[in-house]
Amino acid sequence: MNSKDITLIGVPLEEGSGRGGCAMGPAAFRLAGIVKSLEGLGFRVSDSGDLRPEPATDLEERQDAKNLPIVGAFARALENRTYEKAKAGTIPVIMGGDHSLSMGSVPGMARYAAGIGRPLFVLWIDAHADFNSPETSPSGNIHGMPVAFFTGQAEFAPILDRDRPMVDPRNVFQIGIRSVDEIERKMIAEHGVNVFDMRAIDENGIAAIMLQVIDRVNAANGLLHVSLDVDFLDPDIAPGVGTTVPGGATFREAHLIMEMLHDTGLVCSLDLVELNPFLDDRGKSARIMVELTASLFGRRVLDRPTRSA
Ligand code: B3U
Ligand code: MN
Ligand code: MN
Repeated sequence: MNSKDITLIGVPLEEGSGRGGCAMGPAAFRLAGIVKSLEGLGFRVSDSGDLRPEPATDLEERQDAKNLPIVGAFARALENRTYEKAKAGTIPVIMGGDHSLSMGSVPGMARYAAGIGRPLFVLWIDAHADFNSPETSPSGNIHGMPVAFFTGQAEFAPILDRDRPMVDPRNVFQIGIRSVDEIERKMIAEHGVNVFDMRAIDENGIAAIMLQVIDRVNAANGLLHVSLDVDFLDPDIAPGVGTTVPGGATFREAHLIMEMLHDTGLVCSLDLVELNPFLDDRGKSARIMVELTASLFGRRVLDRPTRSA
């Protein structure tokens, strides 16, 4: 999208992750200078503050989907806020919060995309596939379920409208995956999710993978929502996350993804998730996430000719 307006949406949600800390994420992103950094790139930035919904009384507590009343309430509030801010012509940047928030942000963008007659694609940058459902989840933590939810494969409660627009699983690209449960592995293959695991990155390089993704979205005249989980990065450079998995992406690989995405103008919205400031090392992970956001919105070292579509 070519909008010069960004809306920040704070989502202090941690109940999807099974531990405390992610609720401090939005404050850490602000402290790490996200507003100034985006303003410095020529954007008008409006911070819409933090969502603070009450737990939904119509959703039940259950062991296979823990804290559903509050996670569901956040999903509803965020679906609406994301949709409204995109419809107003701005780019929603969602500051999490754990990854269950994508049960709100992605459906909100799917509603927006359907309204303007364009398909929504999702780039899931994560160590995990997050394709569990309450039936398959080993932990019951909802942050391991959002992709199954927004592709319509885990309709485990009436959280959003029954006839909401879904994302076609074949329009989901996952990059950096290196921790997948056995049943998840089957599910992602069965539904045609496009997965580039760490081995694919090692063998082909990030640039070749990104060109494939970009070509697919361009060919369909799609919109691209980016969902960036801190644990995509190697724990050495980003320790501030509850589920570190060794062997993650480097600083350079992560920046290249963002720089290549910027040049396409396809990105319509962004989730920054799973930052746990309580586990961080002197704000290092918060800062790198803000730097990656800046690269996505155009910070560059040198001008170079843009690749034609
Ligand atoms: N797949 C496991 C672990 C997990 C998924 N996402 C995160 N952890 N962050 C689960 O509980 O679903
Ligand atoms: Mn995740
Ligand atoms: Mn993850």
